[in-house]
Amino acid sequence: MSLEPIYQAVLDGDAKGAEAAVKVALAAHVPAEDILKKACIPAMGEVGRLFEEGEKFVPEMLISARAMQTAVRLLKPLLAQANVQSVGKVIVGTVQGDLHDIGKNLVGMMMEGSGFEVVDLGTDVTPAKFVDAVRQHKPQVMGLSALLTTTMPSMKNCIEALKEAGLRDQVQVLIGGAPVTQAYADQIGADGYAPDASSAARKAKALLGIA
Ligand code: B1M
Repeated sequence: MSLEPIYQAVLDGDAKGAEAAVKVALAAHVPAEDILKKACIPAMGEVGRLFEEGEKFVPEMLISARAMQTAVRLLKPLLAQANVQSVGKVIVGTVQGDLHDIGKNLVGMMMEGSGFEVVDLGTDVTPAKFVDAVRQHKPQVMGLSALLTTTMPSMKNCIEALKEAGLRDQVQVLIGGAPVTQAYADQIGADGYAPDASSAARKAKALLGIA
C-alpha cells in the first residue's frame, strides 16, 4: 500500500493526519519499520532540505517534528518489543547545546527492541550529567547523539570528562547523528559510530561482544 499519506502528513506537520494514516497502514499490516524508514524519516529529510532552501522555517520544522513524534508513538510498541532478558544497559542523550531528539529517541527504541535496558537522559545533556549517569546507572554503553556541527565537539568533551572521572574504561562510547562520521568517532576516541538507529543497536551489541 502507498505510504504517501504518512509522508505528506509529516511533511505538512499534520499530526492528526499522520496518526490516522499510520493507523490505516498498521491495520493493513505494513511493518512498523517500513512506515518509519520509508515514510517518516524521508519526510523529515525533505523538511530539512526545504529548510536549507529557505522554503520552510523553524516553526514548520517543529510542527513536522511533532507530527513525526505522533507517528513514532504509535510505532514504538511494535519497534521496541521487549526481549525477555536484558542484554545490558545503555544511557542515551543528545549532547549539550543540542535540542534535536527524534533520532536519539529512535536509537533508544531500537536499543530496547534489541534487549537493552535504556536510560534516556534527554536533550542538552552536559558532559557532567553524562558522567553522573555513568556513575549512577553503571551502563555498558553510553550513546551520544548530535545533529548540529556546532554541538559535535561536546561529544569529545564527554569523552574527556569520562577520562577525568576515571570512568573511561568502564563504558563503551557510541556516537551518531546526521553530521557525525566514523572518521570523527576515530578522531575523538569514541569506541563506535552508527549511521542509523538499527545499526546503533547492532553496533552496541558488537561492542559488547554479543552475537
Ligand atoms: Co534543526 N537543524 N535546528 N530543528 N533540524 C537540522 C539538524 C539541520 C541539518 C537543518 C538544515 O539546515 N538542513 C540544521 C543543522 C545544520 C548543521 O549543523 N550543519 C539545523 C539547524 C540549523 C537548527 C537550528 C540552529 C535552527 C535555528 O534555530 N536557526 C535549531 C537548533 C536548536 C538546537 O538544537 N539548539 C534547530 C531546531 C530544530 C527544531 C527544534 C525546530 C526541530 C527539532 C525537533 C526535535 O528534535 N524534537 C529541528 C528539526 C526537526 C530538524 C531536521 C529538519 C530534522 C531532524 C530529524 O529529526 N531528523 C534537521 C534536518 C535533517 O536532519 N535533514 C535539522 C529525523 C531523524 C530520524 O534523523 O536525527 O538524523 P536523525 O537521526 C538518525 C541518525 O542521524 C541516527 O539515527 C537516527 C535514526 O536513523 N542517529 C544516531 C541519531 N543519533 C544517533 C546516535 C547514535 C547512533 C545513530 O548512537 C548513540
